[in-house]
Amino acid sequence: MSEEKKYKRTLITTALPYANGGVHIGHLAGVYVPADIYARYLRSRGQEVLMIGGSDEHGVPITIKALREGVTPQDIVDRYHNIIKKSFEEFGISMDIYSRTTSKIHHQTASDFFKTLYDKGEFVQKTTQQYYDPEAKQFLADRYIMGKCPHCGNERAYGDQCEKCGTSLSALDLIEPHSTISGAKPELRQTTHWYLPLDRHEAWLRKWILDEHKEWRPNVYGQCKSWLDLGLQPRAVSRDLDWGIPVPVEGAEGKVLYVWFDAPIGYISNTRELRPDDWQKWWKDPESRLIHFIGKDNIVFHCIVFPAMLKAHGKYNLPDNVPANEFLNLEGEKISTSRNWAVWLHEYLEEFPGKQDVLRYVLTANAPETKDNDFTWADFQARNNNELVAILGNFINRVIVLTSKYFEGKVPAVSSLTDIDNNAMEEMRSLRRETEKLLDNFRFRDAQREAMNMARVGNKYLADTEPWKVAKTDMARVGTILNISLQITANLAIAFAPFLPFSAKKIFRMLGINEMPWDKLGSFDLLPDGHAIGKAELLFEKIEDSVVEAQIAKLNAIRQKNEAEQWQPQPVGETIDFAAFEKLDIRVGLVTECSRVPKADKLLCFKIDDGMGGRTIVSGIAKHYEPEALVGRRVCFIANLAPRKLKGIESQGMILSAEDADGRLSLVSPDAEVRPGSKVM
Ligand code: B3M
Ligand code: ZN
Repeated sequence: MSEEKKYKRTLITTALPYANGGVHIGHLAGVYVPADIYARYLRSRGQEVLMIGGSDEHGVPITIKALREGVTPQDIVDRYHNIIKKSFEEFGISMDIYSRTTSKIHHQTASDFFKTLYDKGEFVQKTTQQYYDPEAKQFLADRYIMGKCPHCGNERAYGDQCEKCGTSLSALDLIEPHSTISGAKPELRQTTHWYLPLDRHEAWLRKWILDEHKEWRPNVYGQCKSWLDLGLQPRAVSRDLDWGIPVPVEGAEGKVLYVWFDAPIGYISNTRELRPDDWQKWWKDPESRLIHFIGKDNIVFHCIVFPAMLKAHGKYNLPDNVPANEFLNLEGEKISTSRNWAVWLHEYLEEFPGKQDVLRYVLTANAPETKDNDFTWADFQARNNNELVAILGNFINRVIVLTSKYFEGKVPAVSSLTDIDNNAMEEMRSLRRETEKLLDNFRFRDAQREAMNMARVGNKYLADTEPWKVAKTDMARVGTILNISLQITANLAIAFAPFLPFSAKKIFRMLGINEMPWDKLGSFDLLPDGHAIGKAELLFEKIEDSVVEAQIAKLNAIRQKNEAEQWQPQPVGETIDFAAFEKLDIRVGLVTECSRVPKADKLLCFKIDDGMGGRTIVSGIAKHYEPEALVGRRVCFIANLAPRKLKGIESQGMILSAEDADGRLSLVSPDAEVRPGSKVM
């Protein structure tokens, strides 16, 4: 286990986001905020750290996007690389380098890596049949083929999965397949590729992960175990595509490295770019530790495939830990770029300028470390108002204000210490140990909670000592209380620096001191007697209901737009002749009574004036209407439907209603006061 082993330095990698869109809260919560907390924490402890990031700029989705927009793939990645890079900078994600996989050094590094494995005989070559789009002149990834699902008949199933019945498919299973790129009918062609024979690596991978890394997070360990238990298969590491890194062997024209082969090598290339002279020690020296921060959909690549590549190469370290997160949902729904169901970082910053730390705080407080978690605007507001403002901001503000009021902004001396003082200091030291242990174990959510508990200690200390009352009788005692409170404030700046870097900076500035390292945490001599503190600054401010309501309204508008776009008319039914139509007797009726049917949450019972003495009809629209509101309304109903019993009531017909995209039912009514019993035709 890693804790016993002493490492000299830590190389932190962060998943390389695809440069085909911006970054949203899911990215931040899943990978970049935890990685940043960890990197800042280790640096603050005086450790040697590199934090590596960059854009993943290859792969089919980028070429498709380019094709759709009529631009080149390079145009696409240039655009998004810059947007992503800027978002990370703005949120204080302290990467030592943020580069890209279209860089020359990366092409060279990945190409050489492939060549080394190739020369060592670490690949196998295989020829298979694959779908080819004759119009777009390219082989098609399964995702870019659509057709009819052989299981449920859904006409819009993808080559890898039918989203209607959930079956996972292979493109060859689809009935009447077509290319989603050109619409053409794909044809089968032979193609040859290189495969990494993971089966050859299975034995050592089993031992390395299952026996030697039992400390990995249960979700990571569990996913690896199920992959390993299924038995590993050879995986293709090349593709027929014209966007990517050419396969550097003879006879491989038109083939590039599979994006998942080159992307993790990007971590190496970016380290080389940053540290041309000593990059090797970060990757190969046994005293260097490698940690991959990723989301759960990348586990197999970082725990199985990339380690197999590194092992096959021979000289590289393997990751010591892969603290992968689960997913963050947004207001109960899966975040989706294509459906625009996300909070985009660049939009957040426009709407909440200067509030990076609030988002960082909320995302860490809800970090999906062990299970999927949910971001809601109500929780965002509550965490801001009840924790950042009411606990952290409130304590610091009171301390600064009291210090200027009673001591003209100068740190007063301690006269003598009481039990209350000693207890508060001891609690701070014990919280430091707790926070540290959690951070060392990648438990950022709990670690941040302990840091907030330090602010709670501060508030409780002020409440218990009441310096504003003591000021009437004993200024020396007030001096002691405020000295300790100021020292707690300095401790808070140190403790929160990895989590809330912008606010920590402000707190240090308010105290008139330079940033202090982690080792000082728990000390009470951080501010010397007589030291002049700086000016009070606004740390956090209350977020009003209206602000949150506006965000929810924005999401509702997106939801409605998505529903409207996704809606498809149901296929028209079998043709009937006129005689069949004439058999259907539709009439206008006037609702005279309407009530809920007991023990049936969908049903309403109608009494209808049908111009023929009246009848009873039971209808399944209770979810959409209040019964009282329907009395006096005209509806259309089928008058000659055979009666049937629903919940013991005989229903004599059927009331007509239309179903909207979101499943809402609305009654069909004539648009004038037509006489009850009139025929509809
Ligand atoms: N670009 C996939 C993703 O963004 C991929 C990660 C690469 S890490 C080497 O989920
Ligand atoms: Zn299906």
